[in-house]
Amino acid sequence: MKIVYSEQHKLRDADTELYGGQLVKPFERPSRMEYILARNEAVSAGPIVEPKDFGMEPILRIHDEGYVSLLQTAWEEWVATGYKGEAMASTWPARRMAQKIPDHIEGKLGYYSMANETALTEGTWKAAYSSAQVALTGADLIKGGESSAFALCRPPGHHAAFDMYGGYCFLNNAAIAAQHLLDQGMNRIAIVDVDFHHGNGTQDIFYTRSDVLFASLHGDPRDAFPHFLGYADERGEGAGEGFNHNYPMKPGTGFAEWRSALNDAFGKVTDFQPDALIISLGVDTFENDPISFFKLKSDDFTTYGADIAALDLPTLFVMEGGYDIDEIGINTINVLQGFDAKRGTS
Ligand code: Q9C
Ligand code: ZN
Repeated sequence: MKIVYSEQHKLRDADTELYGGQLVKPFERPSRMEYILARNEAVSAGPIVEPKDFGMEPILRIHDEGYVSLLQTAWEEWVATGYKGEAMASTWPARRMAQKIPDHIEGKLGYYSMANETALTEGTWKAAYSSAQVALTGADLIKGGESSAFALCRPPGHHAAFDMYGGYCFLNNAAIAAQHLLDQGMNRIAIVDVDFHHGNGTQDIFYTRSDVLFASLHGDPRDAFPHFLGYADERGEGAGEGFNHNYPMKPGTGFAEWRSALNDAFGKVTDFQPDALIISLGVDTFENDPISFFKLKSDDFTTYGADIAALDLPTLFVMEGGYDIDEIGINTINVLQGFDAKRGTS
Protein backbone atom coordinates (compact mmCIF):
# COMPACT_ATOMS: atom_id res chain seq x y z
CA MET A 1 0.00 0.00 0.00
CA LYS A 2 1.08 3.60 -0.55
CA ILE A 3 2.81 5.29 2.37
CA VAL A 4 2.23 9.05 2.63
CA TYR A 5 5.15 10.82 4.27
CA SER A 6 6.67 14.30 4.53
CA GLU A 7 10.05 15.39 5.86
CA GLN A 8 8.31 18.41 7.42
CA HIS A 9 7.80 16.37 10.61
CA LYS A 10 11.43 17.16 11.47
CA LEU A 11 10.35 20.72 12.34
CA ARG A 12 8.85 19.19 15.50
CA ASP A 13 12.03 18.55 17.47
CA ALA A 14 11.51 19.61 21.07
CA ASP A 15 14.37 19.51 23.56
CA THR A 16 12.19 18.89 26.58
CA GLU A 17 9.43 16.68 27.93
CA LEU A 18 8.38 16.89 31.57
CA TYR A 19 8.66 13.26 32.68
CA GLY A 20 8.80 12.01 36.25
CA GLY A 21 9.64 15.48 37.51
CA GLN A 22 12.57 15.90 35.14
CA LEU A 23 12.96 17.63 31.80
CA VAL A 24 14.09 14.84 29.46
CA LYS A 25 14.59 14.50 25.71
CA PRO A 26 11.07 13.75 24.40
CA PHE A 27 10.11 10.13 23.69
CA GLU A 28 8.19 11.45 20.68
CA ARG A 29 11.18 12.46 18.53
CA PRO A 30 12.08 12.67 14.82
CA SER A 31 14.16 9.46 14.81
CA ARG A 32 10.96 7.41 15.22
CA MET A 33 10.28 8.01 11.55
CA GLU A 34 13.79 6.85 10.57
CA TYR A 35 13.16 3.42 12.10
CA ILE A 36 9.91 3.03 10.18
CA LEU A 37 11.37 4.23 6.88
CA ALA A 38 14.43 1.99 7.26
CA ARG A 39 12.28 -1.08 7.90
CA ASN A 40 10.11 -0.21 4.91
CA GLU A 41 13.23 0.14 2.78
CA ALA A 42 14.42 -3.29 3.94
CA VAL A 43 11.19 -5.16 3.16
CA SER A 44 9.42 -2.86 0.62
CA ALA A 45 5.98 -2.73 2.21
CA GLY A 46 4.98 0.20 0.01
CA PRO A 47 6.07 3.18 -2.11
CA ILE A 48 6.49 6.56 -0.39
CA VAL A 49 4.30 9.40 -1.72
CA GLU A 50 4.35 13.11 -0.85
CA PRO A 51 1.27 14.75 0.73
CA LYS A 52 -0.90 17.24 -1.17
CA ASP A 53 -1.93 20.51 0.51
CA PHE A 54 -5.63 20.68 1.41
CA GLY A 55 -5.27 23.97 3.29
CA MET A 56 -6.80 25.02 6.62
CA GLU A 57 -10.45 24.25 5.91
CA PRO A 58 -10.43 20.50 6.73
CA ILE A 59 -8.53 21.26 9.96
CA LEU A 60 -11.16 23.81 11.01
CA ARG A 61 -13.92 21.23 10.37
CA ILE A 62 -12.57 19.44 13.47
CA HIS A 63 -10.78 21.99 15.67
CA ASP A 64 -11.81 25.24 17.37
CA GLU A 65 -10.65 28.38 15.56
CA GLY A 66 -9.20 30.01 18.69
CA TYR A 67 -7.31 26.82 19.46
CA VAL A 68 -5.81 26.58 15.98
CA SER A 69 -4.79 30.22 16.08
CA LEU A 70 -3.11 29.67 19.47
CA LEU A 71 -1.05 26.82 17.98
CA GLN A 72 0.02 29.15 15.18
CA THR A 73 1.16 32.04 17.39
CA ALA A 74 2.08 30.44 20.73
CA TRP A 75 5.82 30.26 20.14
CA GLU A 76 6.14 33.95 19.23
CA GLU A 77 4.01 34.99 22.18
CA TRP A 78 6.03 32.79 24.52
CA VAL A 79 9.39 34.17 23.33
CA ALA A 80 8.02 37.71 23.65
CA THR A 81 7.49 37.19 27.40
CA GLY A 82 11.22 36.64 27.85
CA TYR A 83 10.89 33.05 29.05
CA LYS A 84 13.97 31.02 28.18
CA GLY A 85 12.67 27.45 27.92
CA GLU A 86 10.19 25.73 25.64
CA ALA A 87 6.55 26.80 25.93
CA MET A 88 4.51 24.92 28.50
CA ALA A 89 1.48 25.53 30.67
CA SER A 90 1.71 25.72 34.43
CA THR A 91 -1.93 26.22 35.44
CA TRP A 92 -5.23 24.75 34.19
CA PRO A 93 -8.95 25.56 34.51
CA ALA A 94 -9.53 22.70 36.96
CA ARG A 95 -12.66 22.00 39.05
CA ARG A 96 -14.60 25.11 40.19
CA MET A 97 -12.33 27.53 38.31
CA ALA A 98 -13.37 29.99 35.57
CA GLN A 99 -13.48 28.64 32.01
CA LYS A 100 -12.44 32.00 30.49
CA ILE A 101 -9.61 32.44 28.02
CA PRO A 102 -6.78 34.47 29.60
CA ASP A 103 -4.68 37.05 27.71
CA HIS A 104 -1.27 35.92 28.91
CA ILE A 105 0.29 33.12 26.88
CA GLU A 106 1.00 30.99 29.94
CA GLY A 107 -2.69 31.05 30.82
CA LYS A 108 -3.75 30.43 27.24
CA LEU A 109 -1.53 27.34 27.09
CA GLY A 110 -3.30 26.00 30.18
CA TYR A 111 -6.74 26.75 28.73
CA TYR A 112 -5.92 24.94 25.49
CA SER A 113 -4.09 21.86 26.85
CA MET A 114 -4.90 18.69 28.77
CA ALA A 115 -1.41 17.60 29.84
CA ASN A 116 1.94 19.21 30.57
CA GLU A 117 4.54 16.85 29.07
CA THR A 118 4.19 18.39 25.61
CA ALA A 119 6.24 21.56 25.05
CA LEU A 120 5.45 23.90 22.16
CA THR A 121 8.45 24.90 20.05
CA GLU A 122 9.29 27.03 17.04
CA GLY A 123 8.52 24.48 14.30
CA THR A 124 5.66 22.69 16.00
CA TRP A 125 2.78 24.31 14.13
CA LYS A 126 4.33 23.69 10.69
CA ALA A 127 4.99 20.04 11.52
CA ALA A 128 1.48 19.53 12.93
CA TYR A 129 -0.05 21.17 9.85
CA SER A 130 1.97 18.91 7.58
CA SER A 131 1.03 15.83 9.62
CA ALA A 132 -2.66 16.66 9.08
CA GLN A 133 -2.02 17.04 5.33
CA VAL A 134 -0.40 13.58 5.33
CA ALA A 135 -3.59 12.13 6.86
CA LEU A 136 -5.80 14.05 4.40
CA THR A 137 -3.76 12.74 1.47
CA GLY A 138 -4.19 9.19 2.79
CA ALA A 139 -7.96 9.80 3.02
CA ASP A 140 -7.94 11.14 -0.52
CA LEU A 141 -6.25 7.94 -1.77
CA ILE A 142 -8.98 5.85 -0.14
CA LYS A 143 -11.70 8.09 -1.60
CA GLY A 144 -10.00 7.70 -4.99
CA GLY A 145 -10.44 3.93 -4.83
CA GLU A 146 -7.29 2.58 -3.16
CA SER A 147 -8.26 -0.28 -0.86
CA SER A 148 -5.70 0.81 1.76
CA ALA A 149 -3.13 3.50 2.54
CA PHE A 150 -0.73 4.36 5.36
CA ALA A 151 -0.53 7.98 6.54
CA LEU A 152 2.85 8.11 8.27
CA CYS A 153 1.89 11.07 10.46
CA ARG A 154 4.19 12.81 12.90
CA PRO A 155 3.46 14.44 15.29
CA PRO A 156 0.68 12.02 16.28
CA GLY A 157 -2.92 13.17 16.80
CA HIS A 158 -5.26 11.01 18.88
CA HIS A 159 -4.90 12.92 22.19
CA ALA A 160 -5.73 16.25 20.51
CA ALA A 161 -9.35 17.20 21.27
CA PHE A 162 -11.59 19.88 19.75
CA ASP A 163 -9.67 22.61 21.60
CA MET A 164 -6.84 20.95 23.56
CA TYR A 165 -3.36 19.60 22.84
CA GLY A 166 -1.30 17.20 24.94
CA GLY A 167 0.11 13.69 24.93
CA TYR A 168 2.49 14.73 22.09
CA CYS A 169 -0.53 15.63 19.88
CA PHE A 170 -1.71 18.96 18.39
CA LEU A 171 -4.08 18.24 15.50
CA ASN A 172 -6.20 15.08 15.45
CA ASN A 173 -5.04 13.59 12.15
CA ALA A 174 -7.40 10.58 12.22
CA ALA A 175 -10.43 12.78 13.01
CA ILE A 176 -9.50 15.26 10.26
CA ALA A 177 -9.20 12.37 7.78
CA ALA A 178 -12.56 10.89 8.90
CA GLN A 179 -14.36 14.23 8.52
CA HIS A 180 -12.78 14.72 5.10
CA LEU A 181 -14.13 11.34 3.92
CA LEU A 182 -17.60 12.32 5.17
CA ASP A 183 -17.35 15.71 3.47
CA GLN A 184 -16.39 13.94 0.24
CA GLY A 185 -19.61 11.95 0.29
CA MET A 186 -19.11 8.97 2.58
CA ASN A 187 -21.85 8.37 5.18
CA ARG A 188 -20.25 6.43 8.02
CA ILE A 189 -16.64 6.04 9.18
CA ALA A 190 -15.32 3.68 11.87
CA ILE A 191 -12.16 4.58 13.77
CA VAL A 192 -10.43 1.83 15.75
CA ASP A 193 -7.61 3.09 17.96
CA VAL A 194 -5.01 0.42 18.77
CA ASP A 195 -2.42 2.77 20.30
CA PHE A 196 -1.55 1.82 23.89
CA HIS A 197 -3.10 5.07 25.16
CA HIS A 198 -6.78 5.95 25.10
CA GLY A 199 -7.70 8.14 22.12
CA ASN A 200 -9.32 10.78 24.31
CA GLY A 201 -9.16 13.44 21.60
CA THR A 202 -10.92 11.34 18.98
CA GLN A 203 -13.54 10.27 21.53
CA ASP A 204 -14.13 13.91 22.51
CA ILE A 205 -14.53 15.05 18.90
CA PHE A 206 -17.11 12.43 17.90
CA TYR A 207 -18.79 11.74 21.27
CA THR A 208 -22.22 13.11 20.33
CA ARG A 209 -22.23 11.86 16.73
CA SER A 210 -23.62 8.71 15.10
CA ASP A 211 -21.79 9.02 11.76
CA VAL A 212 -18.39 8.15 13.27
CA LEU A 213 -18.03 5.02 15.39
CA PHE A 214 -15.04 5.14 17.74
CA ALA A 215 -13.49 2.12 19.49
CA SER A 216 -10.28 2.30 21.56
CA LEU A 217 -8.14 -0.47 23.12
CA HIS A 218 -5.85 0.93 25.80
CA GLY A 219 -4.18 0.85 29.20
CA ASP A 220 -6.82 1.31 31.92
CA PRO A 221 -7.03 5.03 32.79
CA ARG A 222 -6.72 4.09 36.47
CA ASP A 223 -3.15 3.08 35.64
CA ALA A 224 -2.26 4.89 32.41
CA PHE A 225 -2.18 8.27 30.65
CA PRO A 226 -4.43 10.17 29.95
CA HIS A 227 -5.95 9.02 33.31
CA PHE A 228 -9.11 11.11 32.96
CA LEU A 229 -10.90 9.44 30.05
CA GLY A 230 -11.14 5.95 28.57
CA TYR A 231 -13.42 4.11 31.00
CA ALA A 232 -15.67 1.36 29.63
CA ASP A 233 -18.85 3.18 30.69
CA GLU A 234 -18.17 6.07 28.25
CA ARG A 235 -20.53 4.98 25.47
CA GLY A 236 -21.37 8.23 23.68
CA GLU A 237 -24.03 10.87 24.35
CA GLY A 238 -27.24 12.04 22.67
CA ALA A 239 -27.22 10.95 19.03
CA GLY A 240 -23.79 9.46 19.70
CA GLU A 241 -24.98 7.05 22.37
CA GLY A 242 -23.80 3.53 21.56
CA PHE A 243 -21.21 4.74 19.03
CA ASN A 244 -18.25 4.92 21.43
CA HIS A 245 -16.59 1.76 22.77
CA ASN A 246 -13.70 1.65 25.22
CA TYR A 247 -11.64 -1.44 26.09
CA PRO A 248 -9.42 -0.53 29.07
CA MET A 249 -6.95 -3.28 30.01
CA LYS A 250 -4.68 -3.88 32.99
CA PRO A 251 -0.85 -3.75 33.25
CA GLY A 252 0.74 -6.87 31.77
CA THR A 253 -2.05 -7.56 29.25
CA GLY A 254 -0.80 -9.93 26.53
CA PHE A 255 -1.89 -10.58 22.95
CA ALA A 256 -4.61 -13.19 23.60
CA GLU A 257 -6.66 -10.86 25.78
CA TRP A 258 -5.87 -7.82 23.61
CA ARG A 259 -6.91 -9.67 20.45
CA SER A 260 -10.24 -10.73 21.93
CA ALA A 261 -10.95 -7.05 22.72
CA LEU A 262 -10.01 -6.20 19.12
CA ASN A 263 -12.38 -8.88 17.89
CA ASP A 264 -15.19 -7.46 20.02
CA ALA A 265 -14.51 -3.96 18.62
CA PHE A 266 -14.56 -5.40 15.09
CA GLY A 267 -18.03 -6.85 15.80
CA LYS A 268 -19.23 -3.27 16.50
CA VAL A 269 -17.52 -2.08 13.30
CA THR A 270 -19.19 -4.78 11.19
CA ASP A 271 -22.64 -4.00 12.65
CA PHE A 272 -22.05 -0.29 11.88
CA GLN A 273 -21.45 -1.00 8.15
CA PRO A 274 -19.01 1.86 7.60
CA ASP A 275 -17.87 3.10 4.18
CA ALA A 276 -14.28 3.11 5.42
CA LEU A 277 -12.17 2.14 8.41
CA ILE A 278 -9.46 4.29 9.98
CA ILE A 279 -6.93 2.59 12.24
CA SER A 280 -5.19 4.90 14.72
CA LEU A 281 -2.00 2.87 14.64
CA GLY A 282 0.20 3.20 17.71
CA VAL A 283 2.72 0.42 18.26
CA ASP A 284 3.39 1.34 21.90
CA THR A 285 1.53 -1.87 22.86
CA PHE A 286 4.90 -3.62 22.27
CA GLU A 287 6.38 -5.47 25.26
CA ASN A 288 9.53 -3.31 25.33
CA ASP A 289 7.93 0.08 24.76
CA PRO A 290 9.58 2.48 27.23
CA ILE A 291 6.38 4.19 28.48
CA SER A 292 3.67 1.50 28.22
CA PHE A 293 2.63 -1.78 29.88
CA PHE A 294 1.12 -4.22 27.38
CA LYS A 295 3.06 -7.29 26.25
CA LEU A 296 2.59 -7.64 22.50
CA LYS A 297 5.43 -9.32 20.59
CA SER A 298 6.58 -8.38 17.08
CA ASP A 299 4.75 -11.32 15.40
CA ASP A 300 1.49 -10.26 17.05
CA PHE A 301 1.51 -7.09 14.94
CA THR A 302 1.54 -9.21 11.76
CA THR A 303 -1.34 -11.29 13.13
CA TYR A 304 -3.57 -8.35 13.93
CA GLY A 305 -2.70 -6.68 10.59
CA ALA A 306 -4.34 -9.73 8.97
CA ASP A 307 -7.31 -9.46 11.37
CA ILE A 308 -7.85 -5.87 10.15
CA ALA A 309 -7.69 -6.97 6.50
CA ALA A 310 -10.33 -9.66 7.15
CA LEU A 311 -12.91 -6.90 7.78
CA ASP A 312 -12.69 -6.25 4.05
CA LEU A 313 -13.16 -2.47 4.30
CA PRO A 314 -11.27 0.39 2.63
CA THR A 315 -8.66 1.02 5.33
CA LEU A 316 -6.58 4.07 6.19
CA PHE A 317 -3.81 3.54 8.75
CA VAL A 318 -2.82 6.72 10.60
CA MET A 319 0.40 6.66 12.64
CA GLU A 320 0.09 7.50 16.34
CA GLY A 321 2.55 6.42 19.10
CA GLY A 322 5.32 3.87 19.56
CA TYR A 323 8.60 5.04 21.02
CA ASP A 324 12.20 5.25 20.18
CA ILE A 325 13.41 1.69 19.80
CA ASP A 326 14.36 -0.29 16.72
CA GLU A 327 11.22 -2.43 16.88
CA ILE A 328 8.88 0.48 16.19
CA GLY A 329 9.94 0.08 12.55
CA ILE A 330 9.50 -3.69 12.56
CA ASN A 331 6.18 -3.61 14.43
CA THR A 332 4.63 -0.86 12.30
CA ILE A 333 5.63 -2.48 9.02
CA ASN A 334 4.53 -5.90 10.35
CA VAL A 335 0.96 -4.57 10.64
CA LEU A 336 1.03 -3.44 7.00
CA GLN A 337 2.58 -6.71 5.82
CA GLY A 338 0.09 -8.85 7.78
CA PHE A 339 -2.70 -6.77 6.23
CA ASP A 340 -1.33 -7.05 2.69
CA ALA A 341 -0.64 -10.77 2.92
CA LYS A 342 -4.24 -11.42 3.99
CA ARG A 343 -5.70 -9.16 1.30
CA GLY A 344 -3.43 -10.60 -1.38
CA THR A 345 -2.28 -7.06 -2.24
CA SER A 346 0.90 -5.11 -1.69
N1 Q9C B 1 4.34 7.95 32.88
C1 Q9C B 1 0.96 8.91 22.28
O1 Q9C B 1 1.27 7.71 22.35
N2 Q9C B 1 3.10 10.69 29.11
N3 Q9C B 1 1.06 9.74 23.33
C2 Q9C B 1 3.01 9.40 29.69
C3 Q9C B 1 3.89 7.98 31.49
C4 Q9C B 1 2.39 10.97 27.91
C5 Q9C B 1 1.51 9.28 24.60
C6 Q9C B 1 3.70 9.40 31.04
C7 Q9C B 1 2.21 9.88 26.91
C8 Q9C B 1 1.60 10.36 25.63
C9 Q9C B 1 0.52 9.47 20.97
ZN1 ZN C 1 0.31 5.99 22.74
